[in-house]
Amino acid sequence: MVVANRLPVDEVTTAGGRSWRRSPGGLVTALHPVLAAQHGTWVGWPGNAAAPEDPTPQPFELDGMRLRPVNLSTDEVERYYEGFSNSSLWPLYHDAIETPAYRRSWWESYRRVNQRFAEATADQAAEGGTVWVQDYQLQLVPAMLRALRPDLKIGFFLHIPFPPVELFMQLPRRAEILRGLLGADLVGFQRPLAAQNFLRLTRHLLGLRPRGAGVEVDGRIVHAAAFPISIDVAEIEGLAASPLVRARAEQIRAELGEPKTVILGVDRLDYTKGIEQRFKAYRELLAEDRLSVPETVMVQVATPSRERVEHYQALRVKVEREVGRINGDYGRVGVPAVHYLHQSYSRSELVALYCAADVMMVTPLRDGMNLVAKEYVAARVDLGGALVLSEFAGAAGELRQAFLCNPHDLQSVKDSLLRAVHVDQSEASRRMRAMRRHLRAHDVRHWANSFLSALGVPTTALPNPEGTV
Ligand code: GDG
Repeated sequence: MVVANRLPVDEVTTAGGRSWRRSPGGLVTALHPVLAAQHGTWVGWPGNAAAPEDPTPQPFELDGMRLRPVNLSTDEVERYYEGFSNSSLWPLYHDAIETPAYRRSWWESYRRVNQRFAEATADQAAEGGTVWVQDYQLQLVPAMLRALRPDLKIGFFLHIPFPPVELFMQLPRRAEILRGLLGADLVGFQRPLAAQNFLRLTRHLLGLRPRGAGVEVDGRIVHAAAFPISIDVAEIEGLAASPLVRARAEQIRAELGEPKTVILGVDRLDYTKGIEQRFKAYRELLAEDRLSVPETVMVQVATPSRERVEHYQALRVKVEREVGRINGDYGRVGVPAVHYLHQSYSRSELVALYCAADVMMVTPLRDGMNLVAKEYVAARVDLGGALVLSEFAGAAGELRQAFLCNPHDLQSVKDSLLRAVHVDQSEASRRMRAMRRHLRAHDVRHWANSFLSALGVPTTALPNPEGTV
């Protein structure tokens, strides 16, 4: 079973009634293939606020998975999701780039919702089954679930960074969160440093004794390790090689006016993603005449995200002001310097954009992994293109041949961007080939299989990673 804040679907109302559609996002992209292959159950919130009179939702089947919805009320969406998860935990775990806010009512709601998820899971899980809990919204679930169902094998994976001890210590209810995580048998992180932060914290905050790569809790050993998440490489490669997507990529370049260099950014509109820093670097290079329009154009897809959270509303204003400034100073009629798209696209349109881009900019100030960087590399079956990648994205630990930069240092972003723009063809393909080789051996099935094997699930129960690339 997988337990995650969101079900991997959105409920849509059409003229013909209500139906379900697969939704975008890192977690969904990563876990759908794994669960569909195993016909497992996914427990999660369907994404819309429920009215108090709504009946307890029943499980249903979709795309080879069983889905068990957990309802949230309007109040819980505000306090558990937008509040504690996205205004307290999210900024704190991302180096407090924005100041985390805390309210006691948010915490209470977080605790209550975590309990509901634990109960729904306990209710569905088979005797001695395996449950894999996902991400920062559900950190209390492992301990709550263990209390209800000690027979289960419980794994937890954190998709975002785990902060250093000094930062975590700021969190009200820090010991409860830590004890919640320690209900798992295995706690997985994106990077080894995050696992070390976690183990250090168990010693510092709870005085627990280290046991190898784990810690002893109530006579049990809880293991902690890094499992860098990946993507469905075969899916992206398939799209990138398809005639429709190739034609669309050419069409995009034509629509952009056949520029010499297309620079691309694709992110949820989130303050961790370094979108402003990227624009500033581009603007300065235009001002210094080291790049020029229309030889160069930038396309920025900024997928709408968490639009009711204050930090996100403020970010949108700042980003759009910057886009207006660049276009005002460097655009011409019919030839903008930046194409800014605050919209959500289909997977095939995204892959067409990846294929059309000479330079991909992934410049987060802090990011657990960043799947967009990996998707760009997977899409470049032609070995074309160059990736500018922040050292603060988890992906930088693997994609070493990218043009790495420090997004907190504008000069570093500018230098890496220029190097990527001017790299010669043979060096670019050499870099791309090396990164592609790594990804093919480390796709999302490899990620899931390594986590589940470390949790003790027999490998015969897992999908075959060889079959994917
Ligand atoms: C969290 C962590 C970690 C984006 N726009 C559209 C769209 N996307 C897809 C991308 C990619 C995914 O969403 C975004 O994943 P990221 O990894 O870049 O970022 P987060 O959403 O912040 O994810 C992150 C991840 O979890 C997994 O562990 O890597 O560090 O923050 O797959 O392609 N997909 C579609 N239309 C869009 O407009 N279809």
